Formats: sequence, structure tokens, C-alpha cells
Amino acid sequence: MRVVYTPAHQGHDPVSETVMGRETPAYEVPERAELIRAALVADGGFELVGPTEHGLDPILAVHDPGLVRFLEEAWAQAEREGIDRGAVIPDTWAVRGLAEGFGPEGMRLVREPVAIAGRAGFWGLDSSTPIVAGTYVAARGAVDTALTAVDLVLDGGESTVYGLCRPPGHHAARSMYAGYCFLNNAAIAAESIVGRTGERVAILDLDYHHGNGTEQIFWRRGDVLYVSIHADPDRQYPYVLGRADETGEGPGAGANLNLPLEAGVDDRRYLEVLDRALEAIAATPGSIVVVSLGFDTYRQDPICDFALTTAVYHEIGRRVAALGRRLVVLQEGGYHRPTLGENARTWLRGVAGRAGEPALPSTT
Ligand code: SP5
Ligand code: ZN
Repeated sequence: MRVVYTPAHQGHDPVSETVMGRETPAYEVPERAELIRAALVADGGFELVGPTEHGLDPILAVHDPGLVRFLEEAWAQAEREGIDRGAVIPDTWAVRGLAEGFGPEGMRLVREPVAIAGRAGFWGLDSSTPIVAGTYVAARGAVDTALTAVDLVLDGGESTVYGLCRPPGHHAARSMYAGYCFLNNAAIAAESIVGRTGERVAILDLDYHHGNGTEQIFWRRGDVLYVSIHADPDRQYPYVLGRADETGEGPGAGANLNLPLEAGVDDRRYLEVLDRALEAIAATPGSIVVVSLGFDTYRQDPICDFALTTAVYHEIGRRVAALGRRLVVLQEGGYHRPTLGENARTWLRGVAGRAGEPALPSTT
């Protein structure tokens, strides 16, 4: 199986993030992708390839040019302003209440601030998504990784390709970075597949958190089905979206399926809900599924509360592959570093067992 990987992610190396006002060591760190890469290389059944550059057009098909310009400029501006720490983390956000009461003028008055602290709070959602010197180059590398995985599936005849994207993407909305995500790799990949094939595409989001960015980007779109299994936002990030009654609007009505879950979800419960998600996908036309894959559903994840085991990832991969569709699998979250490599390897081995999939050399 082909794995798309680039060392460009290493430049996004935040030391800390701010959680409820407290500075804590960053969870989303370069070691994550390196551990996954090492586990797949050691397995012997995976072939690493570098991404090709796809430029800005596929990004601007999904994101506001203002967000992209901000991400590109942020670090240099922070340095010019003499920021005395290694990361941009805002403390003032452009929240809903600012524009309230001005009438239709409101959103024109609330314009992009000038200072870096203000700009970061205007484009960002939260205090746990630091921007550092290498963030923009890393985020662009993750998008190229996703788009190269798409190329290998559409033009390269591969039935499954894994894009080892880092930073992750599913919290990034059209004009907002959030939740360790800057550009929405899965949304950009799905949009590109729709544009190139004219087919409907399904996105299956298996990260522990709801992919609010992906949901928003395709909310009014009937050609992209978004299906997500995640922690109930009543108790977990992103708190404001991810409820079961969010089903899409306009042409997208019925093309959004949220499956929010309680704490403590175990293997059995998860597989039961996964089957519902897979039924929804099977009922929708199309031959390609983009998987937003997170391992923060693992029982020992430091910031999450599901109880999945390593073994179930093989079964999840197997059931997703049993859809019989081509798969563009893109890495999202997962923060328990000691098991990250093995969990990813196990999931992808679950896929690789299917009929028609080129067999991987067996492990001894
Ligand atoms: C891609 C992805 O998985 N992003 C997740 C972003 C979560 N950010 C919020 C961090 C808040 C952590 N709360 C910690 C609670 C520990 N008990
Ligand atoms: Zn997550």
C-alpha cells in the first residue's frame, strides 16, 4: 500500500498549547507522524512516496483567501512585532457578540484586525492551535499529501492510499483555523475528487472529535456526504457543532450524518455505530470514500474518553474496506504516542486484507 509522507510537517513543532487558560505541553507534535511513519516502514508492506505540489487553486476552492493569506503571513508578522515566545496564540477572539446590534452593518464593521494578536483571534477559534515558524509550510505539505493520495487513487489505479497528513485538517472551516488544524485536508481532497470525477463523494470521519470544518464546508452540498462518529459536543470540543439534528440544508439536506456518542464507548458499541455510518454511505452513489482517520478514540488517549482497543482498528479498517469503494485515508488526530504507530498499522492492515487489494507481505 502506498503511503504519502513529507518531512515538511516537522516545521510545525509547537511546544505548548493553552487549555482553559493553562499552558500545557502540546499534544499535536511532530513525533506523532514520525511514529506512524516508523511503524509502517518497519512493517515492510507499505511504500512511502513524497507528495507533488498542487498549488493554491485546490485550497482556494475550499478556503477563504483571507485565511490563507493570514496563515502565510502570521509568523513573519509576529516576528516583526517582536513577539517574545515561540508561538502565536491569541487571547481575543472575534466572537458572535461583536457584530450583534449593528444590524446588517455588523459584519462590515467587524473587519480583520491589524495586529497579529487580533488577526489570530479573528481567523482562529481557540487557544490550543498555536502557529509557529513552520506552520504554513507544514499545512501546505499536508494538503499536497492529501491531493497526492487522491492522484494515486484516481490516476494511479490504487484502491487505497494513506496520506500521513500532519497537521490534521477536519476542524478547519472555510475561513477559520481550529483544533490543531489550519487547512482542511479531507475537504480539499473531497472537493478535488468531485471536480475531477463528477461523482458523489462520501467523507467518513472517524476522529474522536466532530469535524466541524468539514461539516460546514459541505453543509449545503448534495454531492458530498459527510458522516461522523464522535464524542457528544455537550461534553467535548468543538462544543458548538456535532449534534445529531445537524443534517444539512438546501441541496445538502440529508447529506450530513452526525453520530455523537457518550463517554466510555467500547469496541462493541463503536462497531455497532460504525455499521450505521457505513449503511448511510452504501446507500449513497459513488465509488470513493475519503476517511478522516483519528486514533484519539483509543482507550488511553490523554485528552479523550472512548475505550477502543488496538485490535478493533483492524476490524474497523476491514469493515470500511468491505464497502468495496476506493479509499483515500487521511490522518487526523490521535495523541497516545506509545500506540499511535501500531494503531495506524493495524487499521491499514485491516483494509489490506480485502479482496482485490494488493496483498501486503505478511509480518512474522
Ligand atoms: C484533530 C484533533 O483531534 N483536534 C482536537 C483538538 C482538541 N483541542 C481541544 C483541547 C482541549 C483538551 N481538553 C483536555 C481535557 C483533558 N481532560
Ligand atoms: Zn480528534
